[in-house]
Amino acid sequence: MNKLETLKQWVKESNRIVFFGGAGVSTESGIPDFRSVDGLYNQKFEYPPEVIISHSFYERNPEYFFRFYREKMLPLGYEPNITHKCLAKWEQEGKLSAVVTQNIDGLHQKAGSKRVYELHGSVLRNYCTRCGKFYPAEFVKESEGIPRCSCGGIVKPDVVLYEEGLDQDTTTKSVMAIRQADLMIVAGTSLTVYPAAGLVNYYRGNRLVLINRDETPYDSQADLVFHDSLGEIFGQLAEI
Ligand code: CNA
Repeated sequence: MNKLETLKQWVKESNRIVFFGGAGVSTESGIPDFRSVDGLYNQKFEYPPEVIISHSFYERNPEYFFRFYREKMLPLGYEPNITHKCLAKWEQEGKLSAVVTQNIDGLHQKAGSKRVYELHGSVLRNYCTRCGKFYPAEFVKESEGIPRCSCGGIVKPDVVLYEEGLDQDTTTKSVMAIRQADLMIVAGTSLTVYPAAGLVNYYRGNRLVLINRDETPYDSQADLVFHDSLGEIFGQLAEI
């Protein structure tokens, strides 16, 4: 049996699939990732992106942070692709127990997925750092300079910056789902951002599938590896 047939078979036999994904899941919706050749890290800025989107930079230079954030990190108006849609369908059919994502774009929910653990938060949620009032992403997008609440506080996106910890509840739920998974599909992630990447190690089964255009440090741990585009693979899986 070829690799794709094996994967199809595993999907058919599973009812606790966990999908663990990253920026590569949304590139085919038009949102650039960080590390591909045409990704965010290969564009020119005065500072490297990991510096700008760190907590200390945000504290020191919020105006610059928000300029970068608005221009490069606030993906509004994009639509889910075949991968997001297929995962939502599997959840509905009772085959998939959770999507664990490093993405902040909300596209899994837009495709209909319900159990989505957003390790790095979401651009769709924004809160005043003083009074806690909620603001939609459009408010931040349309604001100028530093977005301010009516009370004067800064409106901060609910996105985990470098140097900030992950939400404990989200991490715990992700670990529980991964531990109980009968099939784990890791896809569209360079698996270089920690602690998120380390979650792969909680999987206990023998059906770990890795789908990523580029090689990752976890390739040798996987039971099946595809260095293909997600659209190609999920285009085939969606027909199951
Ligand atoms: P990354 O480090 O940019 O890696 C993405 C990986 O996806 C690369 O190894 C690519 O080879 C691979 N890839 C890209 N497109 C495809 C495709 N169509 N098919 C298969 N593989 C593909 O991104 P990670 O998610 O690993 O890094 C974690 C960061 C990136 C998280 O903190 C995210 O919040 C952040 N990010 C999120 C978004 C988003 O929400 N859409 C966009 C850009 C960055």
